[in-house]
Amino acid sequence: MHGDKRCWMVTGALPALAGLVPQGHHIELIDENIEEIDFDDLRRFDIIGLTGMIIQDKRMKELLHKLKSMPGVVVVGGPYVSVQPESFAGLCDVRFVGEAEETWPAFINALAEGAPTLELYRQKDRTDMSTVPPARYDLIKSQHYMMASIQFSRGCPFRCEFCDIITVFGRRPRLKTSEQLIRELEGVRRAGFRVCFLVDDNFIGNKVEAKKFLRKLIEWQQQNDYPLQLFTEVSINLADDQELMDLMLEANFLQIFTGVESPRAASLNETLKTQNTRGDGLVDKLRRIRDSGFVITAGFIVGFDNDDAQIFDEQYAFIQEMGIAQAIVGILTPIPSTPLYDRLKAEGRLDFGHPEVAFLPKQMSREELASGHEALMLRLFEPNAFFGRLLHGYKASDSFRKRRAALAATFRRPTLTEAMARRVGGWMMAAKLVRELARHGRLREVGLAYLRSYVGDNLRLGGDAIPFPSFVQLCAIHWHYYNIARQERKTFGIAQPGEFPLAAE
Ligand code: B12
Ligand code: SF4
Repeated sequence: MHGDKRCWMVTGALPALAGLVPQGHHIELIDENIEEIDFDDLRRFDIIGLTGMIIQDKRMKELLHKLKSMPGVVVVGGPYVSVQPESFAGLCDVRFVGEAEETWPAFINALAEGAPTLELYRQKDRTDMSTVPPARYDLIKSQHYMMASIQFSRGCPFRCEFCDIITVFGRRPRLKTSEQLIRELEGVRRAGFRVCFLVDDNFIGNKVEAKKFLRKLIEWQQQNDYPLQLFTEVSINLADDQELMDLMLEANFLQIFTGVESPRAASLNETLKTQNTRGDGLVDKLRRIRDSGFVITAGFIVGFDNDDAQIFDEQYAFIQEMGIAQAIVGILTPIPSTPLYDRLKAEGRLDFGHPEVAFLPKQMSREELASGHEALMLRLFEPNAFFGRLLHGYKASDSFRKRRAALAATFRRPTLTEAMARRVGGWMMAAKLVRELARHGRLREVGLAYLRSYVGDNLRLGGDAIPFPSFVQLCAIHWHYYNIARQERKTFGIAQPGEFPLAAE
């Protein structure tokens, strides 16, 4: 569907770790999302590094098994090893726990000099982000990705019980300087990307510094004709700072991801996500963010102790009413190292015997939780539900549409050729989508729903209707989630923040 592009996003650790390798070494980055691993070829390397997150547990271990016979040293790092190093003992030569800005180059230098190396590296101090060298985007096979990813800050000031960010990266946000980041964005742009995800845990963890950076970023975007669309993760208190929202929009952040988690206040309080209940509450905060001009994508969780069997209907109604098209619902997961993991362990409720639910829920059986979650995902990504809530949210906010039109007028106007190319691109994407739907036998069910939403609902909005190329892009985004909901695809990401929905074409 995306031509030869096969993955939404560059895995941030790859260019970041390449940037840390001392001068004089040859580096190659291999990403299974876009290419097959040639195991024979790997024999020529002195060091083979592997990264992955908890969801890649099985694959990481399969790969380590295959890599055992390699002549090079096999090392593992990344989010999963960092919270469960013991489960990788004996599977590789070296493990890296947590950040590796100091330990990774130190290890490479030691190995190159024939000095002794350790079996487990754990950095003594947290990384000073203002000293981190730029990510090596010159090594990324950019033609295979939709989106680049770079990092501005690490750490988050909040205390959500299930979150391992604060156990691995801490609660005091540590930031790169604006100059560092602009340099990295230059690299991303040179590599040919038009969209970049700032993969911060919380981009606004330090609002004062975020604003300083945004002012520099706006200058850079203006001077360079807005070369990059940006996307990031923020906590919901973004809604309480209009200046911050305006700066983000002016810097071309048109879509954000936020952890809403639950409409149920008791569940939010239980999990210490009190920033979502504070002040005027979730509904008003989400509305303010939308009214300011952002497309909201959001994460939700089911399975809290305060969740009973009603939670699935409650989540559905809330997501529909708030018009959050890209709503990712997960089952509560006790990640090792988190307070949630420790609490459930102390209560004797950790149990890894179920494929999807790693604990004993309080008010449901594990089967009820898993099947309730599955049914909720199916319901949310039924095409009429998806487009119903999307258009509901879009229609409900005059302010969103006005702001988007105003922003579109500020940003560089496309040339006539670009506008034509966009239209043609829209038709080409539509043709690919039709082929893909037909290949999966979903043309009638899904394709017709797209057509009905476009002709029946969208075009009725007259001058405010979402333009055809953007609508096709939304159909492609829907198709991506539709497959996740049906578990036809095993990997997913947040879909690309497109130009949607600029009322002014
Ligand atoms: C971007 C991102 C994504 C993208 C991934 C895109 C991609 N292609 O990789 C998307 C949006 C798709 C995504 C999805 C998910 N994600 Co995610 N994601 C992130 C995020 C925000 C940033 C990752 C990143 O690029 N970091 C920047 C790099 C530089 O940092 P790093 O990877 O930690 O690398 C450093 C060290 O770890 C170390 N290191 C890393 N690897 C290696 C390897 C070697 C050899 C060495 C020496 C060192 C080393 O060195 C680096 C520099 O210090 C993190 C949060 C975070 N702050 O890391 C969550 C995070 C990785 N995601 C997480 C989760 C749970 C998920 C989902 C399962 C969510 C869900 N419930 O569905 C899905 C799974 C998707 C799937 N099926 O694959 C968890 C992982 C928990 C864990 N401990 O494993 C994290 C930590 C967030 C969280 N706490 O919830 N995610
Ligand atoms: S706001 Fe997000 S990053 Fe911060 S502690 Fe909560 S879940 Fe973790």
